[in-house]
Amino acid sequence: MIFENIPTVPSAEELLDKSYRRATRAKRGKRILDRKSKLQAEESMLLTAANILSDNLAHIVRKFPSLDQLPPFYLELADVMVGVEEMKMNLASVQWAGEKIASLARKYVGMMREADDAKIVRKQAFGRISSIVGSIDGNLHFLNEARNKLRKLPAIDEGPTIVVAGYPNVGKSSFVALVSSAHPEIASYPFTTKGLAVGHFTRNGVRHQVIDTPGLLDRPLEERNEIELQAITALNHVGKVILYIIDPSETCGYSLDTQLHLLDEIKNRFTAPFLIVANKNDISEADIGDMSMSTLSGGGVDEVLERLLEMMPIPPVRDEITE
Ligand SMILES: Nc1nc2c(ncn2[C@@H]2O[C@H](COP(=O)(O)OP(=O)(O)OP(=O)(O)O)[C@@H](O)[C@H]2O)c(=O)[nH]1
Ligand SMILES: [Mg+2]
Repeated sequence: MIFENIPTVPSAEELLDKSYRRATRAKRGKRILDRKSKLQAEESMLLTAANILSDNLAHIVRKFPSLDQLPPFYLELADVMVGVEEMKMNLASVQWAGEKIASLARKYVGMMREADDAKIVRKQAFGRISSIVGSIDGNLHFLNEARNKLRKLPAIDEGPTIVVAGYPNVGKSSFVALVSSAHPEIASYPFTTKGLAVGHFTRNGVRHQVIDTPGLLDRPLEERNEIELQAITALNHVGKVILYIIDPSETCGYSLDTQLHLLDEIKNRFTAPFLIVANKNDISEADIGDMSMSTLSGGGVDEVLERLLEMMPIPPVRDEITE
């Protein structure tokens, strides 16, 4: 997974605790006999605390993915989920704090050498540093939340991809489980699928992706919640073909009319070809859509998959371009 290596982002308090603990330990090791050793002890206390903080803050920034290099799909998803501009601003604040602490420490070490009492200067420095770290607590919190959301995103590549869409509870996950390596949760209530899940299968030596999405509801885009937006984004960027499943039996809990209305709405937004399949044909005989299947008995599922593969746009052959 692309974002899974972002470490937890500590809070301001955790950072300060850690650095002051280490600083105290640095001082404790020193034998304070005269003015010079007292100065050295205070100096090493300040530098230890400042180094730990500026290293930790720089590390946080470094471990976040460089957003400019993300594939468009991830960039849009990250934007939907956490806000890319906000993320950049929060990272910039953390970066700033790290640099500010390093330069403050240098300045206060200079002041210590001139001062009568190094300890007083060191305490002033700690006060300034604490308030800088305190001032970015909100930024750290934002980044930790962003990290927790981003790391749940599955790995999605640019290869041939089927996106499975439709109302909640129509059998999307059942289809994905039948044709791919994924084992999504299947249940008799809507909104079982909470995020994107990706399964794979290989055909003619080529790895294909099938993306299971949370059920979409027929609501204006602005009102859609985050889970739905993730699904829409997946549809938009990576779907080479879209399987839109409808449930004419209406046992999903939604009328056929509302299911078809959503289809109208999303069809206009995407360039990828749609295959409209009526599911649950074991309990409904409605003649609607391009094909029908039962993801319970498995009847018709192979045919649907074959049709989807036929609809898949053929990627340009490189040899034709270079020769
Ligand atoms: N009778 C019948 N029931 C089915 C069929 N396919 C799925 N179901 C049932 O429909 C329910 C929903 O199936 P899921 O695969 O979880 O549906 P989903 O579209 O992924 O649902 P969400 O993730 O909640 O959007 C489950 O109880 C399935 O057993 C089918 O072909 N026939
Ligand atoms: Mg599901």
